[in-house]
Order: sequence, then C-alpha cells, then structure tokens
Amino acid sequence: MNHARASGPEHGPDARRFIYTKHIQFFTGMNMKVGIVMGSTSDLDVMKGAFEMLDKFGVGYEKKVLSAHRTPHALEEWIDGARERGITSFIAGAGGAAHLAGVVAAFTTLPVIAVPIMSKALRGLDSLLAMVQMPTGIPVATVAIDGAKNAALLAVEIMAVTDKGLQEKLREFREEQARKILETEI
Ligand code: C2R
Repeated sequence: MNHARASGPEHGPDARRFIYTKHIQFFTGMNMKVGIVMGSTSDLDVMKGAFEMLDKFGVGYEKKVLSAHRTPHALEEWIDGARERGITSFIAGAGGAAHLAGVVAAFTTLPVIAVPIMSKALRGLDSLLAMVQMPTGIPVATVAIDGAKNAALLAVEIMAVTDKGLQEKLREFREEQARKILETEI
C-alpha cells in the first residue's frame, strides 16, 4: 500500500506554532494585517507600490493619510489599539521633514518601516535623513527612497515568522524573480 507522507505547514516541524496561530486567528476572528500611513495624498503614487505588493501576497492592510505634523492627535488615535486590531507592523511613508515614521514608532512597540518619499527640493535626501537617524531606543527600519514595495516585503517577512503559508509564498516570489532574470536574453 502506498502511504503518502502528509505535507504542509500543519505537519512540519513547526506544526504546533502553525496550529496555535490559526487557532488564535479563528477564536479572535482577527486576521493579521499591516498598518500603512502616509503624510499626504501627494505620497500616494509611491505608496501604492506597497498596496500592490501586499495584494500579491494576499495580506490585508489598513491605509490612512495622517501626519505627525498636521494631524498629530488623529495619528495617535489610529495607532492606539492597533495590535488588538491585528496589525503586526506599520509602514510609514513621508517626504521632506519626515517625522511620521519616528512618531509612529514612539507610540507603539510594533515594528515600523519607513519609506522616505522623493521630495522636490532635495530629491528625497531630506526625507531619508529624517527617517534613518532615529535616537537609540526608538528604532525605525528605513528602506530606500521611494522603496514602498520593499517596505511591504519586509512587512510580509515579519508576518511570515509565524505563518508557514506566507513563508512558502515568499520562497515562490524569490524563485520567480530569479527565474525571470535567468531567462532574460539580451
Ligand atoms: P503636501 O504635498 O501635502 O504639501 O506634503 C508628506 O509626506 C509629503 O511628502 C508634502 C510632504 O509633506 C510630508 N509630510 C510629512 C509629515 N506630514 C506630511 N513629512 C510628517 O508628519 O512627517
């Protein structure tokens, strides 16, 4: 008789953690998601890259236009209770005097990924420096100028620490990326 070996995350070495995560999600009715915030609608063209990437992985997100400078109280309110709403990390995109990601990080211990937006006056160098030079104790992970897609990939990788399905999707994504390059003829 042919005994097919059971496969899939619920049978592997991390089975207990996988089943535990699924139970938590089932009993709380809560799906893990990413919190995406940008300082202005003028950042939307770049930040759409994060939406597209999360859509590709089937990862949900909340998206907001909020500013540490212009709407500080509303920003704090949105961050309040984020963990209870299923948010596992934040992505914050802003340009110029880009304090947004740092202020998000000040209000939460969830991981914060910063996207410096290309500014007109200084071509994003101002945004980059404002985000990357955080004081010790309040970390922010800063990606490249306009690097919204990589920010989303990092958010998926954070979620994938406890999600075998996402680990598999990330592996496939990398394989597909490599395949496309290797098949390219010039
Ligand atoms: P407008 O186009 O609305 O004038 O905004 C935004 O992210 C945007 O790139 C110009 C730029 O100002 C940025 N902004 C920040 C913050 N709020 C808005 N850097 C903040 O809180 O850090």
